[in-house]
Amino acid sequence: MDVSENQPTDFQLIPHRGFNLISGIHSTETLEQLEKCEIRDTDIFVITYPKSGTIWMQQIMTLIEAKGDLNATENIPTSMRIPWIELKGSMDEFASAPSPRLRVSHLPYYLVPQALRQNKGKVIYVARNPKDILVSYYHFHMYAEMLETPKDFEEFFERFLEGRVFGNSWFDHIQGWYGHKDEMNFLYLTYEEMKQDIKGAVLKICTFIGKQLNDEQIENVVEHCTFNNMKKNKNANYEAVPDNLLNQKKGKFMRKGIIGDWKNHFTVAQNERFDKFFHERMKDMPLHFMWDAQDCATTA
Ligand code: PPS
Repeated sequence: MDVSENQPTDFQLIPHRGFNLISGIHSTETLEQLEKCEIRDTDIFVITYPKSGTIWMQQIMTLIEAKGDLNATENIPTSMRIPWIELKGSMDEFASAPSPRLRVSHLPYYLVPQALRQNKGKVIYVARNPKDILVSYYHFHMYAEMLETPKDFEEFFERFLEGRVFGNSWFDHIQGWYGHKDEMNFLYLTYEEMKQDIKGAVLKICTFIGKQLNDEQIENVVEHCTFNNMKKNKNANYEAVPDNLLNQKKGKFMRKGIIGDWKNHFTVAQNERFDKFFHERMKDMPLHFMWDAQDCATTA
């Protein structure tokens, strides 16, 4: 989620070309500039639907760039190391920023720089099983003051399925990006495969972006991006973000970091409804998700 040190006073979801922006945080002018901006071959965009493991990938990318040196992630806030492109004013420095430009976004494929779809730059898309996203996003809404606090889990469950959240429909997001992947230099990774084999994921990323790290550097990247280590990291927890955006008394950004937490939240009826909705919306997508850490072969 793109949170800044700006301190707007009211927050609303404002539709812009079929996508909800958060007033005071995003701006339509920025998005218009973004769409037409020039892309360099060295640019790398981390793309996620909210709560899919964005901060995790930001940490990994920073560490890879720094060849595993933890100092690179300690003193500079995550959003300065890998800035959000949809954030108001983000284009002010984009053209003059040094290469490689690492950026992050929750935007749908049709709002990002058009040049990405002409094989310029690189896209790393991180997907997560949407039941766990729903749960993670529910908890995030309970402490993120710029998002409408859910009445209860049931109400948020419906809001998520209908896409009445920042990020809109998870189904549209993944279908849009995955459906256009062949027009881009595109790496698709899942949160669950990163949980299962983080070293394998780091090696895939290095190959994709053309980085050569030695064994020790790779081990350091892996070590510094574990959930337990990131949980202790103030940047990963957005601790410097003011309370009117993230109220640290109400929650923690690095919450559980597991596969299958939805089982602690969904009722049987909700699970059946979700599965039906998922099958209807995803029937034409060749994607499988891991829903439970204990059963890697399980797919909805
Ligand atoms: S946001 O607000 O969209 O930027 O959130 P995002 O960073 O995409 O997702 C936050 C969830 O990712 C979990 N996370 C991790 N899980 C495992 N390992 C590591 N290293 C890790 N880093 C972040 C984080 O705990 C949130 O998930 P939940 O399920 O809420 O714990």
